[in-house]
Amino acid sequence: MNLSHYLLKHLDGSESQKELSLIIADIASAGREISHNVQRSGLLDLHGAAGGENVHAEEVQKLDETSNEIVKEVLADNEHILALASEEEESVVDCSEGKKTGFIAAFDPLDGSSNIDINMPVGTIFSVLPTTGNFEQDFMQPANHQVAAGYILYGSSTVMVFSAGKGVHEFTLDPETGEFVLTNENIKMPENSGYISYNPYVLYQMAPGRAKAYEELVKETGRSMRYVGAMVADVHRTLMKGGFFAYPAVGKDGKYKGKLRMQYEAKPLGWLAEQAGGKALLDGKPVNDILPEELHQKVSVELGDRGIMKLFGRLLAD
Ligand code: FDP
Repeated sequence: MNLSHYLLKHLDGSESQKELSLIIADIASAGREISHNVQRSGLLDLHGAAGGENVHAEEVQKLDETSNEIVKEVLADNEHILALASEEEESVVDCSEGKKTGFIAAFDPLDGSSNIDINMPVGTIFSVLPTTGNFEQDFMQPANHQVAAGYILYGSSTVMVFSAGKGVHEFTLDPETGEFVLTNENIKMPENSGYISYNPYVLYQMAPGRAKAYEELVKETGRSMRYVGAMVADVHRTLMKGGFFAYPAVGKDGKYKGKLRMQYEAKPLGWLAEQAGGKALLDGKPVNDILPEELHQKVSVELGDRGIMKLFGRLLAD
């Protein structure tokens, strides 16, 4: 079944669900275009830096820039997206002119930028929220207010994984037809399998008590470790295989701060992990209990299947 058929069949006939399916279909079409660019990035001269910094003082890559333009254009043109926020934009973009009802969307156009030039996986992450018309404030809603969230992973194949509140589903892009085809319905994170995934260097940069729990988790489970270094790919593996993914708060002298972005990475992917039966902590708190405070806020992320998160909780308490 392709994505359009699936959306028609599974979203109820209400006006807001119809609007949401048009948004999801448009995000898929942006993903199709970015997938095309990612696959040909070396040939299209899309490798390397674009020559500027984003709001996070990071070097913007050419593919970050073109992907941002693609998603921005597609969403701004969508009749039901009233405002958008991007990891690559300084502030909220109001695109409500001439539109009546709809939603707001936050996105990371290309997560895992450091993987671009070396042919490793990257992805687009999105989050769709209801709005009262006060756009800035509406982005501060908690994770469980999202009406849809997910990602498109450009890996050995291109997959779109999302939830609109009724299960987590995976669609694979068929390069022959250009269609996203349902390949996994109702994904549930398996327990007692999968990998442990964090950058080992964080052990020297994080609060010592928490670092001990990270090390003990590996010892107690005897699991292998895997770390792609693109959150979207590491979370995809954790959703499909189970296990644990984390980027803790790092720093020194008792001052520790998360690296991952609340709106564009942590909130959508943390919520998605819970929709797939797992558990997610942002800044050490359950993902749905944390209220965002600013657009470009950074947080720590710890997520995984229920079993491993229970063990992690016990190790933290020890
Ligand atoms: P990147 O810097 O390559 O864009 O937040 C961005 C992110 O990648 C995540 O996707 C990834 O999980 C993390 O940063 C990797 O950071 P480290 O290189 O510090 O491990």
